[in-house]
Formats: sequence, C-alpha cells, structure tokens
Amino acid sequence: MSEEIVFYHNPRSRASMVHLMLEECGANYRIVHVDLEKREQKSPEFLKLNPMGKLPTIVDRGVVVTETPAIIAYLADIHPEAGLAPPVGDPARGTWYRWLFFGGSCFEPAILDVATGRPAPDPGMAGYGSYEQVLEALKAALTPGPWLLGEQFSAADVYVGSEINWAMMFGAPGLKGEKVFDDYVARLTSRPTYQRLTAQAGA
Ligand SMILES: N[C@@H](CCC(=O)N[C@@H](CS)C(=O)NCC(=O)O)C(=O)O
Repeated sequence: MSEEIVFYHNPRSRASMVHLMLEECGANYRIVHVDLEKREQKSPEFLKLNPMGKLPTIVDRGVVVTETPAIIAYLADIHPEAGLAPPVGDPARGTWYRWLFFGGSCFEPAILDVATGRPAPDPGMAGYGSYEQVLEALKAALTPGPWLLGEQFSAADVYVGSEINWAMMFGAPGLKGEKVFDDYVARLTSRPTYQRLTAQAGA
C-alpha cells in the first residue's frame, strides 16, 4: 500500500472537495482535523506547512501541496488507476486542465463577487469576465455532458461539480432550477463516494 497522505481537514471548508477526491481515488490517507474557530490554521506549526494558514493542505511523502485544484490534480496523477485524469499527451488532458483551472481562476472569484456582494470589476479587465459569462461557459461545457470530459468522469468534475454544488447550497443565482446544473450536481452527489461522506458527516 502507498505511504499515508496526511490530510489537514475541516468539513466546513474547501477541504471537503479534497476529501471527496481522496475517496474517489481510494487513497491511503489520515485526517488531521484543524479547528478553524480555534484558529489552529494560524498556529506556528501549521504556518510552517502552509504560510497562508488555510485548508485544504496535504503532505505526501514529505511534500506539502496546497490549493484545492492543485491537490485534486496531484491526487489524480498519483492514482492513475482511479482513471480521473486523461494521460499526459492525450488531447483530453487539455480539456481537463482547462476546467480545473477555470474552477480556480474564473468560478472562484466570480462566485465570491456574488457571495459577498462586492462590486464586480469591469468584465474586460477581470480574468473571469463576469459571473454571467462564467455560468454560460460552464453550461456550454456541460452540454451535452454528462461530465466536463463528456462520457468520462474526472477530477475536474470533483472540483467544478463540488464548487457548483456549494454555490447552489447558498442560493447563488442562475444555478438551481437550471436543468444542466441540477442534473450535473445530482449526478455528482449520487456517486457512492459523496453518499458515503455525507452519511459519515451525518453520523
Ligand atoms: N486558494 C485556496 C483557498 C483556501 C481557503 O480559503 N480555505 C479557507 C476555508 S474554505 C480557510 O482555510 N480559511 C481559514 C483562514 O483563512 O483563516 C484553495 O483553493 O484551496
């Protein structure tokens, strides 16, 4: 069995997306719970690992990986048997990178505009354009679906699908009630991994 990955986690954080990915990969991991209310993420020990003092953070064979999409891509690569990343050299890998990066660099800032009510910048200046443009791009990417790579479920869906699911939960406009997003999230959340983690969280 591969060496144990140390996963710094709090279920009320972006780390949940990494938790889902660890399960999808069948990874060998150990959870270290980080209490965000007690600000354990800002302790000197934790800041040595991640100077941002943020979750998720993983340590694999002595190497620290942070930033949710980077961790998810890394896990897909070290677990090729899970089939969650097209191989290097396959053109589908381009599509996979595209949506993983889109999640971090476009969906994230756009959804933060909406969640915080902060004024959206000029769409021509903002790398993500506008919230509406981001949703249109995702709609097109998920049509006909069922996944971002078409028939193949991948790590890009773990990340982007989880982000959309989270945004729906807090009622971000233009998501719930849109068939393409409703169906996509329903597919993701009906997977055994998601169901298992939800049952564990409930227990
Ligand atoms: N760019 C990071 C963002 C991580 C992040 O902001 N995590 C939040 C929880 S969702 C956090 O740890 N906040 C605690 C803090 O900043 O004190 C990623 O994509 O993983």
